[in-house]
Amino acid sequence: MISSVSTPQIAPTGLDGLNVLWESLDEMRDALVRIAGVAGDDAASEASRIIGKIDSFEPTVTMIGQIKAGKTALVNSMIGQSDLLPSDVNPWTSVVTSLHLNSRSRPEGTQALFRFFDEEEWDRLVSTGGRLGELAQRAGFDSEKDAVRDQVLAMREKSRARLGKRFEMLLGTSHTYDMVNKDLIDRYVCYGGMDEDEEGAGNRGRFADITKLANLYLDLPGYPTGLCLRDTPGVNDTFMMREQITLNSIRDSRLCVVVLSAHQALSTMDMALLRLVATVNARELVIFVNRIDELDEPATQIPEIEANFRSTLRKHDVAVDVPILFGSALWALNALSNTLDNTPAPSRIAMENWATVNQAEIMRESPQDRAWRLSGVPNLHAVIADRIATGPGQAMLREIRDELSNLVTSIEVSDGGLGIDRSEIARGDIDTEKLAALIDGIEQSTLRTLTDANRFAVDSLSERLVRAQTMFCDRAVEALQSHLDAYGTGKAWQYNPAGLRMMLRTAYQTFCTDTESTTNDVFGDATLQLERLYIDVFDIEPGRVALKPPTPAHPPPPTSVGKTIALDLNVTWWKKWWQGLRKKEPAAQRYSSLIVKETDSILEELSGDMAPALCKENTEILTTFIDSQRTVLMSLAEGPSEGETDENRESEKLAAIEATRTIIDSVAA
Ligand SMILES: Nc1nc2c(ncn2[C@@H]2O[C@H](COP(=O)(O)OP(=O)(O)OP(=O)(O)O)[C@@H](O)[C@H]2O)c(=O)[nH]1
Ligand SMILES: [Mg+2]
Repeated sequence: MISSVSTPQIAPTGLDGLNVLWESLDEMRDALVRIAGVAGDDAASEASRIIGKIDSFEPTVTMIGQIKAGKTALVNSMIGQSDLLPSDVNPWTSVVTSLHLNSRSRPEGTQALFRFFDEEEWDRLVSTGGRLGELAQRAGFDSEKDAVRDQVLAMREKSRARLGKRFEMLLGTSHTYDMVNKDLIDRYVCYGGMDEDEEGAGNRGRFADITKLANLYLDLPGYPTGLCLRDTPGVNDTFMMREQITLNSIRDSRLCVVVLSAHQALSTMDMALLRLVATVNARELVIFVNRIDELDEPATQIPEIEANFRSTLRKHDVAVDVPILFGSALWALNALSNTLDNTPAPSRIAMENWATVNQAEIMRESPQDRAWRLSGVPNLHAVIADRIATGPGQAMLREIRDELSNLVTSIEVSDGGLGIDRSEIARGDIDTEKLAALIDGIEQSTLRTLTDANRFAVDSLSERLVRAQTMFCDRAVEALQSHLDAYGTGKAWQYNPAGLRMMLRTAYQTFCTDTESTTNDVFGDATLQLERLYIDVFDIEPGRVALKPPTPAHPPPPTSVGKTIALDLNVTWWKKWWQGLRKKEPAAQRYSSLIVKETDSILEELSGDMAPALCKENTEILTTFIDSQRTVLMSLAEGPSEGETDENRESEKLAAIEATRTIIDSVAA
């Protein structure tokens, strides 16, 4: 019997905060549906646009961490499944896997979707040997480059042999299923299970090499609607084949849970992980220290571990106030499958010991409830719910509330609810062409202001980034020169790129803050100008029409700043570089051009990709806003529609509007 998704045996009470958020969104959604049913076509289409926005709102929580910290085990326990995703010593997770819980925008008939690399991506991965091969190549670590490439090629041959003729055909495609179970997932998301010919191996890991992303849609009773949990491969994967994919998945998530193992002293916490963590806003970060069941005395060791972790974070000036939670996915999984009796003795002793500092209510709890609570999973759920509800959740509520309020206002205006006599309008008092020209004028002038401001902001970002790069290069070369003066080329030397990363990050953050503020100004100005039209053209008393400006787009974190560059490679790699130096061009020049080559792609991603994308999103928001106001104003100017008005429908509409106003007020409160 293939185990499939089961009904969670323990309620995820910590996530309740998200249900509250969804209740408010649902209330507004219901109001929109009601309005769409009674108002005219224009209002209905605006309502369905807003409904679409609610339905696709799905905050994502991404788990990152070193290999074997227990990310996958933790994800399983968070969704109340004892072993849905493959979590084991072997195999290891190789694919970013998104679990969409009770999704409202699940593609029809789809429960699982696996996307393969396309040919170009695959060729690039293989021909350069992943990111590590790329670094080696660029830095001139020739022998390493070849070694990495050979290993990657061997991997490719293995995949090809495993998939036979289908290999080429699969690249660039995806597989979709209308069901999901463990067996299916095993085939796509993990490598390094048993060898093909080994007994019982089945199809495990069959497609893992070429799978890029997995999306699973799970219907879990008791869980919030619209939450995505994302499992990722360990950050220190051998060839960094998937670094970019992990970076991208953090970029579009709203909360990162960094999973560490309690045994991992944070001083050895992978630098790659710290670099990544540093790029994410502290409000969007949580650390979960897993595997406390393996500590001898959690009660005394946990405070020490926490102090130790915090001091490392402070030293690197990263995520200083981040919440640090402790727990054990193992306990959670045992509680879920009610197999506490099988818990090995050391783990049981650790649980007893940890319970001594978590005494409250212990006497009244069942062993299962107690293990669940001590596992830390309910705490993690609660922190996630809180961070999402107060962060992206609140922002979404506000945004939807304002759009709903504008929609209601527009209906009231066109119904004459604000004292406009529409029959007068119909007599031709309003020059519709002139009105259209006025609206176009507002659109053009505000868009121009926004575009100019955006261009200026992107240019300034570009300049700042280049300045940071140059400054860093100068400093590095200067340091290199003094090293050479003192020791010659005989001794290896390395320069820490942390300072460069900080400057790049700051430049990007400044860009985001500036852009948000100018965008808000332009949005506010467009709103005022549109309000003025109601007053000037329709003679509505000032203050009667109160439009809400739209909300600027949320800037994603600059994760590319955290990607590994040659300067991060360790001393062993650099020794070779130094050996190669004697024969080649002057050290300083070579070093400086290496830095530029290595960091150009980060600069390009920030100012050539992310920044313009954010600006474009804001421009689209402005256009959508003006478009919907144009529809209202024009239909108002064209006068009442032909045909008789249905009184029943009119009173239904009034009731819907009144009810909606009450909902808007309650959300505002
Ligand atoms: N004792 C103990 N073992 C755990 C815990 N969490 C996970 N493990 C075990 O650790 C091993 C690795 O767990 P995974 O969940 O696969 O770890 P991961 O971080 O997803 O690993 P990768 O995907 O390979 O990076 C498995 O054998 C798990 O059973 C825990 O809290 N306590
Ligand atoms: Mg895993």
